[in-house]
Parts: sequence; C-alpha cells; structure tokens
Amino acid sequence: MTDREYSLAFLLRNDEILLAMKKRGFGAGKLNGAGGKVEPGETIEQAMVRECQEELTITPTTFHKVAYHDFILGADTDQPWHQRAHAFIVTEWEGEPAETEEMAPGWVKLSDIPYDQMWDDDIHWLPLVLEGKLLDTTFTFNSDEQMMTKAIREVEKFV
Ligand code: 8OG
Repeated sequence: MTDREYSLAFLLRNDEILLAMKKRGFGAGKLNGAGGKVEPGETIEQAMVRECQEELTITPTTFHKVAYHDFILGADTDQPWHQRAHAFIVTEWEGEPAETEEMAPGWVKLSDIPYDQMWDDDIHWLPLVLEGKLLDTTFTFNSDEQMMTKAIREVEKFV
C-alpha cells in the first residue's frame, strides 16, 4: 500500500462553510474543502496554505487542525492504497475565495450542508468537527468511491 499525505481545509464564516465543486482529478464532481498532496519538504500546514492559494485564491491566516483521517481506497481490490488527510478549519484569511481551474467555491449554511454531494464519510465526521470535536478516523472505500467501513475516535489534542 502506498502512503500519501494530504491537506484538507474548510473555511468558516459566521454560520456558513465554504464548499467547492472539485472540477478535475480525484473526487471530481464532489463538493469538498480545498486541499491536496503534501509536497516533499513542506509541512502539512504549508501544504494546506499553498493548496488554498492555488485552489481558492485565498491565504489562510488563522486555522486549527480538526481531524486526522486514514483513508484506505480500493479496499475491494488486490491493490488498495492508503491516504492520510489532515483536516483544518480556517477562520481568517486574506483575499476573497474565487473560482479556479480546480474548484468552484460557494458559501453554504451550516444547517444545509449537502452531504449527498460530498464524500460518503463526510457526514460521519464533519458535523462532529463543527461541534468542536477533534477526531482521528479510519475509513475504507471500494473502487467506486463508496464507503465500506468507518471508525471514528475523539482525541483531546494532536501530537
Ligand atoms: O490532490 P487532490 O486534489 O487529488 O487531493 C485530494 C483531496 O481530497 C485532498 O484534499 C484530500 C481530499 N479527500 C480525500 N478523501 C476524502 C474524503 O473521503 N473526504 C473528504 N472530505 N476529502 C477527501 O482524498
């Protein structure tokens, strides 16, 4: 199984969250936060800031880590792969979110999050994170990007 580290960032303002339609690549067609692969020599936080700049044209200035996810993908095949995603909530940033080649963002009421247009796992962890919980999770997916198993643990802090 190959190991890859990813960042994932959700912007929050008042009672709204910024969700973006992923226009290409992995998870295309789904609504998600901004994020992507951590490049060699980068910290997770640096990668998160860079991805927000590239995908949303904003620079996060206040943020905190809210979840550490282990994703096992293609778990129904003989070549599953492993991705780790570090999820952040961003509460302050410079610039205005704008559409880019990768993502089309829009503000959505927290009470109206369209989980049916998101990754299957998001409905299980994002509401907990929005309540202020910190999570360590493991989700497995089949090759159709459908969730097969879930494990969600609450943690006090990230080491
Ligand atoms: O570089 P690329 O755009 O392919 O990065 C994939 C992004 O998708 C990265 O931010 C991590 C994120 N991502 C997964 N799986 C899941 C998931 O199950 N839920 C959510 N919300 N995001 C995910 O790779």
